[in-house]
Amino acid sequence: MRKTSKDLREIIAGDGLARIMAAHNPLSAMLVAEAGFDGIWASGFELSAANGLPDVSLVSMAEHLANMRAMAQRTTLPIVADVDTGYGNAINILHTIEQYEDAGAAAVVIEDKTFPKVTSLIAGGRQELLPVAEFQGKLEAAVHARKDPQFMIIARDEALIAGLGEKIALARAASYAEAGADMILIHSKQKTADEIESFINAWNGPVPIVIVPTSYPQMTEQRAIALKKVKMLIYGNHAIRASVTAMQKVFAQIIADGGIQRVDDDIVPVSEIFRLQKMDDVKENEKRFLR
Ligand code: SPV
Ligand code: MG
Repeated sequence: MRKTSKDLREIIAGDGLARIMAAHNPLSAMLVAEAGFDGIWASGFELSAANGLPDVSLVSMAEHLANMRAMAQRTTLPIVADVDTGYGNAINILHTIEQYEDAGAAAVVIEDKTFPKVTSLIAGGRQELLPVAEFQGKLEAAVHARKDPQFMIIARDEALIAGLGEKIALARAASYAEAGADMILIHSKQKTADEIESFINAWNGPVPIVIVPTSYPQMTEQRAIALKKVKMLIYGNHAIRASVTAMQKVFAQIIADGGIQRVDDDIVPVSEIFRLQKMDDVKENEKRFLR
């Protein structure tokens, strides 16, 4: 049985912190599950990068959804789907939520940027936010569209990313909670945790907080828990970065050596890929069914 939004809600309702790791395809999602994380982040950044594209709303909803559905078919962890700006206005959101819930997501994160969005962590990025009322309409549409009341609608507040300051970030977060968001994702690209900690300490709204500490890695799980209000921590791009590191290293070694004679110690054996592919099951099934 797939873990559903209920599992995420259980972690969030208690003292726990849901640790969500990025994935960009079913295999990386399977590795997230095996490693022991609580959920999978169906990251737009990772899928864009995996397609060799910048994260600026080039990957379509159909592509992201198909990838998420494929991940859901190969794992049982809850999936937190990064739907960027929701692929349109409040009307489009009605369809987006129907599709993602149906495909097996446990939660969606919708960000308050204009379409097409620009990736958040890029220095000097063009960050334009929707008027608050318009984004509230999108959130209300999302809440209206979900069939399962446990399915989580997470509002992503990009005011700090857009350089608008804490006061505006807090006001936006309060408006999003009022519109029915189950959690607020507050993002920061500062190199220290000061900006995010200040926001969290000042937040006295009714819903918990989600953070993505990519640019301030000093924010450990322990430190996030100590802040009391953070209930979900997303490791936003560590699957794709780990893949790139590994491939760059191994490919360079092969080019340098003029062969594969020295790389076996740095990569898993083929048998490990067979294990992940469940070749034992194939063999069993051959015995059973092939005549
Ligand atoms: C993603 O992983 O797609 C995110 C997180 O949205 S970030 O890239 O930091 O904006
Ligand atoms: Mg994203």
